[in-house]
Amino acid sequence: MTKQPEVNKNSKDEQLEQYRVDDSGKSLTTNQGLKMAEDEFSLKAGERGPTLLEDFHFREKMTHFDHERIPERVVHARGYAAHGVFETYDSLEHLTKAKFLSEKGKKTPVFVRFSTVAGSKGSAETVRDLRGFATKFYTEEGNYDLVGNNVPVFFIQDAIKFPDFVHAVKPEPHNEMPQAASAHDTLWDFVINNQETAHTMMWLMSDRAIPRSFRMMDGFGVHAFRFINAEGKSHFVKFSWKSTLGTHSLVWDEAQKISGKDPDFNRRDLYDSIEQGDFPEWELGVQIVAEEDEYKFDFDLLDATKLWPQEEIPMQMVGKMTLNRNVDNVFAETEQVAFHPGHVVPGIDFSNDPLLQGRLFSYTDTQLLRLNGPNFHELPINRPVCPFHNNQRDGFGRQSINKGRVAYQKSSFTNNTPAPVSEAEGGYSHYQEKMEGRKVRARSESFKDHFSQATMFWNSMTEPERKHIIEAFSFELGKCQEIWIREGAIEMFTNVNLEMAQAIAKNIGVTPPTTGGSAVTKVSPALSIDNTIKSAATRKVGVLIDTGFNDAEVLKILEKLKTEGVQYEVVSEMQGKLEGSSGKKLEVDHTFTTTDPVLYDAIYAVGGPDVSKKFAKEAARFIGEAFDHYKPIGATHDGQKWLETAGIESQPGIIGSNHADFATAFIKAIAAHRHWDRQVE
Ligand code: HDE
Repeated sequence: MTKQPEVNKNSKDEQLEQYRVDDSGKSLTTNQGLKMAEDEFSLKAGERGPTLLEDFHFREKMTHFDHERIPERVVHARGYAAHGVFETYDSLEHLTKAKFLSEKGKKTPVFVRFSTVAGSKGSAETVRDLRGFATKFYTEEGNYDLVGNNVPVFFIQDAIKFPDFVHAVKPEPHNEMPQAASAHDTLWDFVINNQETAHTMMWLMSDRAIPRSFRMMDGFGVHAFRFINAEGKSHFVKFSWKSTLGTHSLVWDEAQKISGKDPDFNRRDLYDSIEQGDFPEWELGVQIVAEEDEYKFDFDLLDATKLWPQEEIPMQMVGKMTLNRNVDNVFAETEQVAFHPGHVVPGIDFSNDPLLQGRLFSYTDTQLLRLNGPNFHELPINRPVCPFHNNQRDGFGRQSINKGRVAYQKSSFTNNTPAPVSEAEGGYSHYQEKMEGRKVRARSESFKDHFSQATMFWNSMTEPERKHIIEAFSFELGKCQEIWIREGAIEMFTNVNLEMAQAIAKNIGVTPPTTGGSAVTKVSPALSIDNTIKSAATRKVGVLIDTGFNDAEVLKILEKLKTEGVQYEVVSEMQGKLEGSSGKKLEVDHTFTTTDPVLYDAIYAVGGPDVSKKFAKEAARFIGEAFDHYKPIGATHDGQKWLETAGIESQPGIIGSNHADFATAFIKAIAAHRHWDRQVE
């Protein structure tokens, strides 16, 4: 693998440099700096005698090991991160005074952590779940965290229900099953008893919940936030990340198999792409609503179970983020990073979304447990790149050595410093929203329509997407043991769409409903991932090939794939080098034992003049699975006959050697990603 090119150095990278340690080539010491003469044998009373308590070296090493784990995140435990940069397209000064958005071309270092939500730290990655998409911008005015998901809406409307929701979706407490899966009774019991979940459940049952890659999914800030400009004027804003590679998904059967074949599938993809210099990119989109338009829509802007249809509230692209550097140490950076939606900069403020309001409490609270005290902001990955000064002191693991005798305000010793500064000098000041009302525990009437947008989502799907949603419901509800849960779900989702509910009911042993349904006809084409960007760039092809292959032609085809940015791996029966018909060599990346068809976006079958029975059997398996998963398959030379044996040579997305310009046709088929019009059943 080639090493990534030298990337732009930035202020965060420079700051981290002072903490990086390279121990290679050094003498071994204890943590006190004492060089040790021996590290393999503990100190004993005689060669065969008991270990002595005075063995400080053994004790230090073992104690450190014993304390190596910290609590995993209560949600989003399984995550992976990378460094990068955000560049602003144009000044947004008219909307926000946030400096990182107020200057054309301004670059801000970022750190982004992607995650699944429900699974434990060691769980598989291609599970059906939302994905976290958390970005820390290290701005000159302090850290700004955009802590989002890859779905624009959330399951519940009020933060007080979050512990209930998470308890319902996590493994059931009496037997700790199932891991990282929503396909079980307690989640669906929660769903039918909390019908505000309807819209997000539609997204969870859709292809969005099984992304092909972290690099190929969107991100959403979910809540309405506020932009505040220098005049103090406020606008509501929603944030979205749009991948420049488009939004792409796995198919469910493939996702489940990948969970076993490569539980690290998504992180490997991100890591490898960055190492290879295929830096993933997202554009940041904002949707803006003027304060005076707050009540203009058929949904409440403060309700996190609702999205803002792009067709009604247009999205403006305001900058681009590029991830260009992997971490040096996963624990120090990815595990210890502490995100918080309350980390804001002047020009960004909160709305009264009751889900957001609760999050503003929860994130610091959870870091106190996870990172063992209030000094987690001093960890290298969490430090802002601008200086920070206040009278906070002490606590576990304190790093700063605060000089002087004063740690309080007000003090004549220090002339009352560190002192607050005015807004004009960059001081954060909360937006002075006018508030009135009674203290109540209640839900606003305007939050009570749980189904219209769920139906809009369904209406916006293509046929294949609808089929996948029905299959996902059938899988998930089919795993529920209690018939009343399955019945309750059918009753609930009849409110979304009658035909959909009928189709699911048939699959799960519930009497299909005959009445009900939705009158909503609204459609938002932006919601279908069929309308996304499609390109062959960075797709991964498995090349099935054996000794004696026609090197003159095949190597040219492989070269063409590379030129188009398509990645490929050479797969054969045995590791080593394969020799072509005119002596050219090709290194085998994987054998049939170490890889699998589900790990590729496309298959290119070449074979060789004299393949073994095992090779032919494996090739048939690769082609068969890729076919069932609607993937492009190309075949030339000896590979052509495998297509014919399988009887699939004239199906969509199958490119045989009869194509005049095979490479171009194959690349086009790869760019189309999935060929849904194929006859698979
Ligand atoms: Fe989170 N969430 N969340 N969440 N969330 C956490 O914070 C919480 C919600 C999201 O990579 C926790 O540091 C509450 C919505 C991401 O480190 C915790 C509520 C969205 C991450 C927490 C929500 C998110 C978290 C667990 C409902 C999308 C991972 C560990 C009121 C907009 C960040 C931690 C990372 C993590 C609480 C709902 C996104 C417990 C109370 C909505 C991406 O504080």
